[in-house]
Amino acid sequence: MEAVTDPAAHVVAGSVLHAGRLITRIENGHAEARAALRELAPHCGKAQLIGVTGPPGAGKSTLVAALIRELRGQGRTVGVIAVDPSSPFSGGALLGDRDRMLEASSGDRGVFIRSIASRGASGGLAAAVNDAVDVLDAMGKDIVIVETVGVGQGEFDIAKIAHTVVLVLVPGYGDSLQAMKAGITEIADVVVVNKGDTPGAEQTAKELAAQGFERTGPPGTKPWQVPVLRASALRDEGVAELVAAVDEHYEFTGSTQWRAAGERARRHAQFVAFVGDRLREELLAPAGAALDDELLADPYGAAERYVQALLSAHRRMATRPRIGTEPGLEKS
Ligand SMILES: Nc1nc2c(ncn2[C@@H]2O[C@H](COP(=O)(O)OP(=O)(O)OP(=O)(O)O)[C@@H](O)[C@H]2O)c(=O)[nH]1
Ligand SMILES: [Mg+2]
Repeated sequence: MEAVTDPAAHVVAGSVLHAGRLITRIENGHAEARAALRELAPHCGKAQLIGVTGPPGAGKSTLVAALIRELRGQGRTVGVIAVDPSSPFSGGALLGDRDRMLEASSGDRGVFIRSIASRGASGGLAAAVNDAVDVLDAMGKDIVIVETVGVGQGEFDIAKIAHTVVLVLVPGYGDSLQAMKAGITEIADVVVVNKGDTPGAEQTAKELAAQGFERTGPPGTKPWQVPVLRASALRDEGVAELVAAVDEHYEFTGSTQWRAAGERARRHAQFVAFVGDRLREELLAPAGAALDDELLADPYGAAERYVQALLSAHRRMATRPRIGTEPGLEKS
């Protein structure tokens, strides 16, 4: 048997070590991650992607740990990415979370958990998470869970990454419920009122369910009625029902063009991030070399003149490049 030499092949073979290294490179924005990601592309697109989001302290990590246990019990392998957009400089982001999840999976080869922060990825955090999801997908994980903080209005849009977004809330929102509604209708495919073992959980779930939240997909698709569930991550209650609701949503969107439209949007975001990275490398290096008095005196004016010069060169090209016909974009 031939020895596996390139990192991408190791990832596809399920190597935790190589997957971890590749995600670190993605975080740091290393150009070498790009070659590996291109090699992984044919192995992607099989995993079911679940976003778990909600306000700080709602119990997201505890719930993810419970989800891992439930999914493993069903024989499904799981990858987890814990995103920490608020502290981009902490290398060991969310170590506490990671420990909590690891408890749920201690030593289990069917589980891979990583936290991610965007240090150097020029496409930003969303691009880094999209690529990290691909790594876990290519590793062969049946389910990839992405945990993020937020209720819809952050800079990071989990709905553009996950097939199904689970919004985790806690009892007793009361007056702030009104403010949450916009967020719920924008991002949630499934709402779960966690800490169901504490007072007010049933009441909050009832109030939310009475809203009859609905999500609309692409034109011509039926709307999705957002289910409101109750769970106690701490006591492992309501977790199997949550998995069932997520699976139902996945099936629902897959039976129409809805899921495919979402996947196209995700691939398009990756395309834009890659193009941005490459153009930055190719076009900004020569511009930076021209550091002269003019640039020192007026960096904004110099930038605008440089962009205008690039655009006029671009307009002189007879035809616009098309994907697949350019040598650099051919599938190798
Ligand atoms: N009573 C009760 N407490 C819970 C439940 N789930 C989580 N908690 C507690 O809530 C606290 C926060 O839990 P985490 O899982 O860290 O919450 P999180 O949403 O991941 O928090 P951040 O990642 O910091 O936003 C911890 O003390 C948990 O033990 C639950 O079902 N019931
Ligand atoms: Mg957490």
